[in-house]
Amino acid sequence: MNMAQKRVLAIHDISCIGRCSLTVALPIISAAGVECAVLPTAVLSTHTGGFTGFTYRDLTDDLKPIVDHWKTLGLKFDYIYTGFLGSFEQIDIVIDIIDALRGRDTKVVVDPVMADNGELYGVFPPDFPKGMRKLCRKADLILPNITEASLLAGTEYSAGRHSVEFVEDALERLGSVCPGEVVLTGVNFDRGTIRSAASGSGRGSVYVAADSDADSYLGAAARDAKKKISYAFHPLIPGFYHGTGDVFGSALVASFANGKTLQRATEIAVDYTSGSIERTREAGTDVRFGVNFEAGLRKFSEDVR
Ligand code: PXL
Repeated sequence: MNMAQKRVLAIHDISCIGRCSLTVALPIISAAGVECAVLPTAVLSTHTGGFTGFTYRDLTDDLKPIVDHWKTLGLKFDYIYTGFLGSFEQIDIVIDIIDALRGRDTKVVVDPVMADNGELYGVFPPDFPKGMRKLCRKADLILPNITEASLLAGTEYSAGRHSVEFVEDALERLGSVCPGEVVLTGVNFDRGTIRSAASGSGRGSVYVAADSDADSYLGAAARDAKKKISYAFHPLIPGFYHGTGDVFGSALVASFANGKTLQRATEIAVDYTSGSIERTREAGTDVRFGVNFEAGLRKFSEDVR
């Protein structure tokens, strides 16, 4: 393990209830032995998925003064990890913040949180994807889901069973959205497609968490700086589990900060996220309240070192 402790700056909202954004980024990144500083973009009583009547305190006006203070402290950030932004205006502000805080070795990871299940989140205006494209251009790594990929790169949206061609075309097009690396989440392959991805182009590797003879698999496709593609999957667990993108992104950033390759970081993040979903499915809790990532933190903290 590297003895110099890494520092991540996580720029997301605080949803007080619902286990997403900063309430998962902080514990997951900390459990990896990595310092997690935060810049909250908004404070909500709950996240916006499936709840009505939530409070929403937009912190747009606070971002710059917070960063101006930090500038007097000579801080260095190894990673800047952005997620849910509180307003359209914040896109340009976060771009300026990245420019102000980025050092020579700082890596910028942008999760373009704005859409899921084929739809832009209702709290964002229709031109939000255009702004998000600008932010992605600043990134060393972006983490879109399939819906966000379609909004960023103009690919068609498909809920699933995806083909290898569909996914690799999306990764290629996302290469023009972000000059760095890409991890596409929400990829859904059947058994045969997994086999052809493993043997087909010969460019990538395919990892499947948990032995299974399932027919359907969910996971992520990563394209590294050398354009090498790798896949990580787990047997599909039906249903929509809230906050899993943030659990995945936080685990990936934490793994990355601990020196893992993009491929290995993606595998660790898929293992950890799928375990969290599996525990939640077994417990039968209301999926709006997020997944039980807490019970997997001890194992994650070992896997990630
Ligand atoms: O998990 C993404 C997310 C983060 N923050 C807020 C959200 C969502 C998704 O709906 O509403 C406030």
